[in-house]
This record gives sequence, structure tokens and C-alpha cells, in this order.
Amino acid sequence: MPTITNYSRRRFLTHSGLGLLAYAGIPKLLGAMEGMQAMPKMAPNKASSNFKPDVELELFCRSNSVAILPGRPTLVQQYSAKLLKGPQNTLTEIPGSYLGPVIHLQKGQRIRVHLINKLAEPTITHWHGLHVPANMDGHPVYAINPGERYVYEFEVLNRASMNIYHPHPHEATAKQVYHGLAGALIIKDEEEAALGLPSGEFEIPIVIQDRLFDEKNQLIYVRHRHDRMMGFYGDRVLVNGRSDFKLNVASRAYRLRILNGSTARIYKLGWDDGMPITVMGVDGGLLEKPETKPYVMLAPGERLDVWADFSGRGVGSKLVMRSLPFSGVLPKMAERMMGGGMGGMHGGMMQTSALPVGSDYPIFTVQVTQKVSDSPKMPTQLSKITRYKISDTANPNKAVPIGISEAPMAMLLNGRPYAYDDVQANERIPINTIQLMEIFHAHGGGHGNPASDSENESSSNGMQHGQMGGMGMMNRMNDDGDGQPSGQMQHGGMGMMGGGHGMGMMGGMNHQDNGQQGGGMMGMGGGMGMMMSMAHPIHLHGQSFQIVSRSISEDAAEDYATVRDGLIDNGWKDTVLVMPGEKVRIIKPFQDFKGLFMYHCHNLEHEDMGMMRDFLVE
Ligand SMILES: [Cu+2]
Repeated sequence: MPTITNYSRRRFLTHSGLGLLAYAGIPKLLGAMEGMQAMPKMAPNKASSNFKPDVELELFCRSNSVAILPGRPTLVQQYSAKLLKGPQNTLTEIPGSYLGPVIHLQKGQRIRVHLINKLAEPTITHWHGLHVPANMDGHPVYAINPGERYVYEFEVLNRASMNIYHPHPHEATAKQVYHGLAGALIIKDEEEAALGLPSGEFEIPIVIQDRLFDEKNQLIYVRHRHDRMMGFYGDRVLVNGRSDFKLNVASRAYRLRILNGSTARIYKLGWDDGMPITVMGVDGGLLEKPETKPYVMLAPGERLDVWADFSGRGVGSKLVMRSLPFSGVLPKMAERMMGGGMGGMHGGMMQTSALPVGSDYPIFTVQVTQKVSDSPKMPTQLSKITRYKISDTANPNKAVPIGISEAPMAMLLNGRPYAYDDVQANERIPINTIQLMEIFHAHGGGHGNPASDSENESSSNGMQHGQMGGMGMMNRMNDDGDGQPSGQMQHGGMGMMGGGHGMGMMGGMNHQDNGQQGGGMMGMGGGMGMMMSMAHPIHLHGQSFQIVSRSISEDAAEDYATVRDGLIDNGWKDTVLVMPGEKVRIIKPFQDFKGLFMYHCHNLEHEDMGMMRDFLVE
């Protein structure tokens, strides 16, 4: 029997800014909110005697102190691992990094991992990208307490791909990842091996993360509500846990395995000399054919497999991978504030970052240190991918909705915050089906209601736009999310958002309730809808999906033009960047395993605010 951990209701309601809802006559939604206070605690899974692992390892989570910047070491949280059984090359350390070791697995191997919690807080590990049973997936319900051990046993079913292991505890994922708990997990298979791609010292993991340090070299994390709403941004980009990362190469082709391990920051990757980026693969492994891009967008949780050929470059020559300028991923309101237009606002509390999202800055430098005459040739055919058709799905006329809503006090999916055991009708997925799904902005952003069939309308709880708008505004005035007076936010918030505009921003919480929010609701707040709208990398646990189509609303098209050539939609994905005003249709299989599988924003601050839900595969 699970035991119940009770979180203080008052703490939760204050924390999420929903306290006033109690007076607004919205009992059903409030019920869902209250569900969030309780997360059962399951008994940790133990090793099974009839599972015969090919690879067995202990994976420790602990606090540690590492040198990141010159001077004082930084206190971090860190994975370390010990191989108990299996090939000696299963674990490779990234020297001097706070990141966990790279775990190398082969498709078909049976894996047993003993997760051992040596932190002072609960944790659980999720294998981002892997297709594993529900109780092996690191759902927060399986979080283990300090000193406990959770045993994972699964077979590697995925094709060759780069994946991520990171914590997924309730409301603390972002904080633990930020403090260092993350690592790469690379799967190989025979299809990929036959290509003879650059390997060994010519295959380089590149884990990109941004961090903010204080003057004592210690990590600074969320300071106020704004850091959660927008996501948390550092002022320094680390690669593989190092600042000022430099890669010394020979003049030949390399394979760069790039992973965005930031909690919120979105990158627009490009070489500084204008060399195109040659993309061989994405989240779920190789594309069919390489794609050549002027730049590539990489949101938190996404991966890229890049062919980087330095042939013909002289010894001493340098090349810099940069994040190039783009706009639109943060709300216009915040972009203006962070971009300096609102510089007068009380000493820059809103100017979150010295490295604004969408500005132009270096990520790492490649230097050619050795001349060689020989280099492998890039294969023209990489893999075979069978494209799903809409007619392959169980629900061709009724996409499963994933409605994004943003509000000053809450980030929601399908109008609801995360709550355990709160599965709604459209979150129940029959096992061994292929589902058409539609991710869209549910607020009034100038586009219609894409999931408008009647069965999908059950989750909106009859909230009144006016009530929610009012709540949002009032909350903004009363609480900054940290239980402290919110001086500057009050000031800025009201200044920016005063009057009746709250309705427009919040109305989207119930996109489904009347099927015509394109009318009155947007009439009131279309502009503010876009003002609040931001980009969200939406991640679905379980099997990879395919992107069917994207469409963008007219009012977002100008910003979209700064990112659109960097989107790669032809491969297997588990995380998709959804821009403001954008609607993305995907097809995803739900095979083999029943149970709860999360879907959530991989802006991890958003996830911890509740922008997460469960699908129940049954
Ligand atoms: Cu988000």
C-alpha cells in the first residue's frame, strides 16, 4: 500500500497562487489543484531474481564539490556510477565535469541499474527518450528517500540514439538538474554501426547548459516568480560542465552528439563562419538522410547528431559554435523588459540575464591542432524511417489535445496543473494504438480551437474567463511565489498588465469550453494573449513520435521567421519546440507497456510549476 505524503495545502495554494480560487466558485478545478498536494510514496522496486542482466550498474546521486570556475569549487549534485557487470566501455567519465558518466548501451541489452539516493532529499531517475515499462520510467510517484535504493530492470528497445538520464521528483526536477544531476546515455545498434560513422575520439558528446554563479562560485537558482514563469536563465554557457569549453580537433570529420541540458534556455546553433550545420540525427536517432541547415534550434531536452567536417582547415584555425539571434520565445512583455526597453524598472530585477535568450553569444570553440590527410565520407543514406500516415492512427478525426496555457500564476496543460491520479478522459490511451495528437496554445493567440470535438471538451470545468483573469491579476499583486513580498513584480506587473487585459491572457485556460474562443475572448485579449505567449518544448515519455505538421498564426509569423529554418521535423522525436502561435500535430505509438506516462513542458521550471500531466495507457 502506498503511504501518503501530505504537503501543506496552504503552502501549495500560496505557492501556486491559486488560493483565491477557493472563493471563485470553481470547485472542480480546485479539486484538481488539491490533488497536487498529495503524492503517494510507493515501495522502491527491488531486483527480480529471474531478470538476467547483461549490464548492471550502481548509480549514485550525491552532493559533491567540483571545480567549474577558477577559484573556489562549486557545490553541486552529481551522478556517479560503478559498473558491476557488462562491457568495460559501458561507462565513460567526462573528465572534470559535474555531469554523470556517459552510459553506453547496445540495443537488445538487458539493463539493471541500482539507483542509490545519497542526497538529503527525495529523487528518482528518468531515462529521457527510452521506451521502458511505466515503473522503470522514473515517474515521481517512485521517488525514493535519502538512503533508499530503486532497482530498474529493462531491455533496451530503442534504436541507436543519444538520450538523457536526469531526476524527475515531484516539483524538484528543475532544481536537481540545475544543480548538476544529468548525464548522457548513448545507445548503439547494428544499423548504425554498419555506417562506419566517426567513433571513439572522433565522436564527441556536447552537453550544453547555462548556469548562474555568485561571487563565491556557488550556483544561484530561482530567486523570484519571474524566474519560474520565464524559466531560469544563467549568464554563462557551460559545455560538458566546463566554462569556455574548447575542442581540439584534427582536420577531418567528427560526429558531435549535442544535447541541450539547460533547464529553460533555447539555442539557435550556428557556426560563426557561416558553414551550414549538417544534421544526421535528432532525439530518436538517425534521420533517413543528412539535412543541411543554416542553423538549428535546440530546446531543452532535444538532441542533435551533427556531422562536422574540419577537413581542409589549417592547424591553428578556429571555428566557433554560436547561438544566433532570434526572437519570440519569451513573452513580448518579458522580451521588452529583458531587452532593456524597460530598463527603468527598479534596478533590473526583471532583467534576468546578462545573456538574453535570443541574443548572439558563443557556445564553444573548435581549434584545429593536427593536420591529417584522411577523413571519412558522410553516408548519403543514414537509416530507414517508415513515415506514419494519419490513416494509421486510431483517432484520425479526433486528435488527442495537448493545450498549453500560460498565466501569471500557473503553467498548465489541458487546463489543469499536474496532479497524481487525475487522468482525464482524453488522457486515457488504449495500449498498442497509434495516436494523432495536437499541441497548441490554448489561450487566445489568434488561432482557432484545434481540438474542438465534443469529447475533448470535458476538461475545462466551466471556468469563467473573467474569474480567471481576475484571479491572475489579483494573484500577481499578492504573491510572488516565494512567500515573500513581491515589490518589484507588483509594480511591474500592474504597470504592464493593468486593467481588463487579464482576461485575454487567462481566457485560454478553457479553450475547450465553447469552441469559439476565437470570438469574444480574443476580441478582449488577443493582443495580450500573444504578449503572454512563449515557446514550450513539449516532451512525451515513452516511444518516440513523428511530427506531421506545423502551423503558425499570423500574429506570430514575424518572430517565427527567425527560427523556422532551424526546425527538423523528419526524424523520431520525443521533445518538440512549440513556438508562440504555433500548432504542431504529431503521431505517437503507445505500444508494449501499460501505466502512467508523463507528458510535460521540458522548460523544467514550467514542469515543476505543474505544466505536466499523465497519460494512462491501458
Ligand atoms: Cu513551458
